[in-house]
Amino acid sequence: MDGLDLVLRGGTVVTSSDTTRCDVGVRDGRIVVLGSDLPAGARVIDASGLLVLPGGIDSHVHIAQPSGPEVVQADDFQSGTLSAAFGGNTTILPFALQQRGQALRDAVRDYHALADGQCYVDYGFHLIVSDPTDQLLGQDLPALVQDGYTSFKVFMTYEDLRLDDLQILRVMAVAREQGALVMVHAENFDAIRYLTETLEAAGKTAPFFHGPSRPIAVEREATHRAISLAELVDVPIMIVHVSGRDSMEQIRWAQSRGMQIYGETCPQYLVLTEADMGRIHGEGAEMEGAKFVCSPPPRDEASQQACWEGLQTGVFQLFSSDHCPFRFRDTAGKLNLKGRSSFRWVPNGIPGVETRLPILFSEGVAKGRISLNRFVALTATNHARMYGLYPRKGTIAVGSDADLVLWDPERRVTISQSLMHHGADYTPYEGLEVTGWPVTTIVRGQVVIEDGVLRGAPGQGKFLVRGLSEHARPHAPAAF
Ligand code: DUC
Ligand code: ZN
Ligand code: ZN
Repeated sequence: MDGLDLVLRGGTVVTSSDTTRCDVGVRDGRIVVLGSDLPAGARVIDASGLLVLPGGIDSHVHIAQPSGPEVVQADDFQSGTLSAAFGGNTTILPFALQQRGQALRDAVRDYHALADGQCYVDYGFHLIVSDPTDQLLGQDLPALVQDGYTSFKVFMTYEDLRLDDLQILRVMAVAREQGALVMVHAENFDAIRYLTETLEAAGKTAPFFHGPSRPIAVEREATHRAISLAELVDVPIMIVHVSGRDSMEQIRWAQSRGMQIYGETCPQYLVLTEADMGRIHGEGAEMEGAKFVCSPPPRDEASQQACWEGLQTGVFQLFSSDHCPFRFRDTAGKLNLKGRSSFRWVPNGIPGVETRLPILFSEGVAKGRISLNRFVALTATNHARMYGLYPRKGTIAVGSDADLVLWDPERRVTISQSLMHHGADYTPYEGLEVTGWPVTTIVRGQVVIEDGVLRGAPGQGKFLVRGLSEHARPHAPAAF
């Protein structure tokens, strides 16, 4: 096989189903051959002793999203995708958020203006629908699905974003008609309001009380309601960022009845707990817990076990970061002035796109909780299948994009802010020791990170027009 641009030699190639010693040959950005002793290409990278994985796909990240008055997210598309690439990701799917009163098309245009020419890895957009007008439901949303924006998120909480049940049903009906996938942020808005008011009235305003303001019952009820609404419309849905047993069991219950209800969990639900939001030592003292405030909140060790169970048994198909970074020591971030008066004003979200893969590899594969192949499925393949990118992305096969990560399974690293490339000024995983680390990241045959050194440039990452999800078709045969 002559004329290869790149050959990865001597590595162990891992997909969601197989683990094979072979070389990978790349031409024009695609994988064109897998085999032994391939002839040298224009460039050869020695992968011996390393795993060759499909590049990570993080299908749940927030970049440059408006997050409330005077609060600014810590990443733009350049820093967010740089951080993604250093974390072994080759594709991310952030959100294009419609603000109330805004045309959805205009929101999409705005995010393109922010992203185009800035990205180190490939990207697509999910849509966030916050104002489902007749125009949006009848024209804009169907047209955008046809243009390749084939998934959208609805929120059951947050004053500025939440949809009521009628609105959710209407959005789900469009999804069914168009073959799009609805992602649901499942928390009960009124219950959170009630609990927040009660806690504040009792003077319980520290970041720690973010957890008690939205206990698992809040998430469980909304998860069950979302499942019931999907059942009425007969449409598959994805419940994102599941934090513990009660919600996981709602999804499992629906799946056991043959419903196409999918689930996602995230690193914060495996390695953080509510106690982290109560930290009062070190930097920032009484506000330090704000570094860990996200929604749903991290819970307890039993919840961590439940999330592992969901990952191991297939209740969850996706493991995403929910990267939603804010600077800590910043009045436009976690330490905004109002945030000091109550947890209610602490922006919800934590950085994590760079640490998602090492955390799951170390806690999952290295500790024997999941197989290497399941790791690949949970971090890459299933994301591509779920969001209309497979088999172009998410696997190592002839014809697929050469999105590849060379992974050192033995490297031991202590996660620290000094290693991060995101725009945040902290990592919630500071001090966590992991085994396994991405060393080289290749996007469509171009080396973006080589042995931990940046070789790529902004603009190398391209926008992805996505197909329909193979799992959004009602009654499609189960594939997971
Ligand atoms: N939901 C998310 O998906 N991310 C951050 C905050 C939130 O509420
Ligand atoms: Zn959410
Ligand atoms: Zn999110």
